[in-house]
Amino acid sequence: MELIVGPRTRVTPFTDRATAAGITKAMVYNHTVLPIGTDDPAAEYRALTETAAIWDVGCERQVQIAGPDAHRFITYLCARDLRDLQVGVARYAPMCDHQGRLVNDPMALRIDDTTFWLSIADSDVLLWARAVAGEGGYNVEVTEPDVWPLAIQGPRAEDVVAAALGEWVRDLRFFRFERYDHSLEGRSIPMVVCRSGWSGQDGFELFLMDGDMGEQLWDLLWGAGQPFGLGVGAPNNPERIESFLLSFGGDTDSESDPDEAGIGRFVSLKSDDPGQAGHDFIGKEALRVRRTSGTQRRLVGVVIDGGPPMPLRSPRALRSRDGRPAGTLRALTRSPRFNANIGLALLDPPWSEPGTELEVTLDGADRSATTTTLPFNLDS
Ligand code: THG
Repeated sequence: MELIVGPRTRVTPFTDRATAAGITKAMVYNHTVLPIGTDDPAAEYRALTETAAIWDVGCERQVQIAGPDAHRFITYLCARDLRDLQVGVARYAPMCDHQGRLVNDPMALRIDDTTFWLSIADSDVLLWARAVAGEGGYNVEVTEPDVWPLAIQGPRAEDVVAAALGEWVRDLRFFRFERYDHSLEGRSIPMVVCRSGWSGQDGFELFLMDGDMGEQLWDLLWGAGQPFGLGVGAPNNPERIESFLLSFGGDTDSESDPDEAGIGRFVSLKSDDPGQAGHDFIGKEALRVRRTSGTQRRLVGVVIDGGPPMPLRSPRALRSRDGRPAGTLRALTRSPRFNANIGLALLDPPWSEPGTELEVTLDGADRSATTTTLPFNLDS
């Protein structure tokens, strides 16, 4: 069966270049094509961890919030306190519903005084934001701008982006960005250049602000990157599991909250009583109650015996040694760094305690699985 891409499933300005560079596998993410790999995963991992990799992440759509109430509005939408967010700064900012369940885990960027982007994971934040804005009477416009992220990740990413865009990029700190227009053959490539990306490596994301210039931007980076060993890649499952960056909707389900998803440290639950100076946001009360009830599931690491497993197509049940249901395995990979099978599992208490011995059936055979804290720390 072939998956057909039509008007409801967008391609990105980089899709054709990524395909020409060797991408053979893709998924749909935010109603957009997301390349996920070539036929040589070992080379992709090497490029990301030893030189540099270029990824088409145009599927990380922006939801733009603009207008007089924009800052007040995103402060209410996001569980992380964004009241002091300055122009040129990005922040990882989980969003919850009124029951404290995760809605998305975007990066929030302040583009100017009254314009913000939510660079979103895979859920329909445009609908959510428009509904909350309308119901709350906020004076904001919520739109999808013509913006398409392209990621350069890896230890040589700085050299690649400096060679393509200029030495100034070396001064950008983590989660800081600059608006930049690159002149090329009498035309201009408008973008936001941010030091960020979904890997544990150094890297940049170039938020292209004109979808017609995608191939020019790709070619510029590709040419500049060859002396540094730039290779084509995609969001890298082994490396992101090793480094533990959350995959919203993959590692989590529709009931997950930030604490169980392992991103509770990005939620500001300070009281909004006078003197405490916390911010009010959707789901705050519910998250407080969940934090004190103390019986929730946890996303934890698991290390699984045996040889490299087949990719996980859907979540798998984990059992205690005496056969009781313990939770589900939601992500699985062979880790080159740890030379082991590692995964992420949503487990009920008490199975989520580190060092718990569990069982899982993979590729028709039972294997043992041992829980561990995140991020993985298996270097011995
Ligand atoms: N880039 C852009 N948009 C995105 C992603 C991205 N949207 C969806 C998805 N990825 C959002 N998820 C994450 C998860 C983690 C991080 C970034 C995006 C991340 N976290 C660091 C950490 O956990 O240590 C730092 C967070 C912080 O200090 O604020 O980088 O990748 N454009």
